[in-house]
Amino acid sequence: MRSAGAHAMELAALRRRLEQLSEPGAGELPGNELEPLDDISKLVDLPEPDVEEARRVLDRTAVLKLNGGLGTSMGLTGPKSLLEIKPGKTFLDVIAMQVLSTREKYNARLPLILMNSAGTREPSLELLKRYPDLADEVIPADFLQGREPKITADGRPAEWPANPELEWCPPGHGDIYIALAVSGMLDLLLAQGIRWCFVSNADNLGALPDARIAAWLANENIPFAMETVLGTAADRKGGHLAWRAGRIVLRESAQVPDGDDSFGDVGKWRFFNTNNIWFDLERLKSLQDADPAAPLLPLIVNRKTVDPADAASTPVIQLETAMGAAIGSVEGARAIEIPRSRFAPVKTTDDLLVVRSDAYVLDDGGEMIPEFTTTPPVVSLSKEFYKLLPDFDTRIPSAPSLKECTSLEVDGDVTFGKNVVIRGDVKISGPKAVPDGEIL
Ligand code: UPG
Repeated sequence: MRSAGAHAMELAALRRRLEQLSEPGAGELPGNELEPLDDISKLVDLPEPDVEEARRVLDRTAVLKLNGGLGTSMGLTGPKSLLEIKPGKTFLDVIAMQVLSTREKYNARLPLILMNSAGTREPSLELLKRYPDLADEVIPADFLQGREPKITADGRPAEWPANPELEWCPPGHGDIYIALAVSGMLDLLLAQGIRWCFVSNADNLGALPDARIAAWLANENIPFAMETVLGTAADRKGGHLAWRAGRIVLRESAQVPDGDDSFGDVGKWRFFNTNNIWFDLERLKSLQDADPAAPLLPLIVNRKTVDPADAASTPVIQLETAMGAAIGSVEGARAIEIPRSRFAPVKTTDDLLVVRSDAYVLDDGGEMIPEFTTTPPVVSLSKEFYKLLPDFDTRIPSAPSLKECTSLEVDGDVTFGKNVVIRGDVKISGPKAVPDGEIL
């Protein structure tokens, strides 16, 4: 269902990125050009809408999940969202449970839509067949994000005859605005009376549709809102908000110039992007009517080799953008501070061990209920555990109890037996086999 003018929109966006690449300091946001933000609105201060108001606004909201990523950093070949996080339950199962239970609670239509890439589409849609009630009668369960050529040092599309597929890359999740339009999904949603969407990373199981935020957008006519948390030292991969020359910017870790160590100053850059983003689809449509490549997003330059598995292959750059960066170009965009419970990203096997353990219990509505007392346990596993298969899964076939653990550091060749309990701060060095039932 590609819309008329689809190619023109994709080309306009690519042309814009190529122009940005030729500007001095392309893709960089140095710390000395940025200023911190003052306080922002807080979710705890927003009023709870009454049931009818909540139903009305959620009935016109779609839940979108960014699902284009493969779990390559964890050694997987398939979609990261098909990783098991509790016995028999993958990220996508939990997302389906969350949407079904929110629909039931508010009696709202609330379609679930995935933004897939070619590699994630088929297995993800297959898994969703487990939930026949989830499918909307009219709105498809997904749309595809675009792709663009990898670029060589002399600015040409990379050639890799050995595997031409590797000549292409995804343009980052900032592609969502263009992909919604060119797939025809944007027009379809608007025609179906869906006015807002709530987008989040498929790996963040804290991102439940929240009626207070939906009603806030509707009542204050907010075109775009980003949910942020107060950053901690653990928030290394991602982006924070700042001011730059009178405009708000999202600075991604990939935009920090070499030798600039300002990114990790969480006392200064307090607001960390959760990538839980809400926007008004009508406003997006009118921005794109005026400029097909809208909203304007700063460039991210990702340096890799054409074959990521072969460090000796041709060096390339991948031109990317981040969805949340639209906060800097959409007039009237807002940021809101939310509690940590809405942000539980799983970026590494460290994070995976925490969600697999009893530190979180999965309830029937797909909510991950924290069982720890104050803060989640901080897990740090050495390189023997980075890849899920076979390393992590053979070493930790069943997650230890972590609900009373503050920090766990595991270094070297360690394997865990069943029903191991970790309490407080624990460090384990290998070689070691922790026996069944051990309390540490
Ligand atoms: N994704 C796509 N298509 C792409 C790239 C990514 O669908 O081309 C998906 C991916 O599957 C995942 C999500 O987007 O679900 C986020 O990607 P990921 O690489 O895990 O996160 P980052 O891009 O590193 O960081 C994002 C935001 C950052 C924020 C962080 C919170 O850009 O600002 O702090 O998410 O986890």
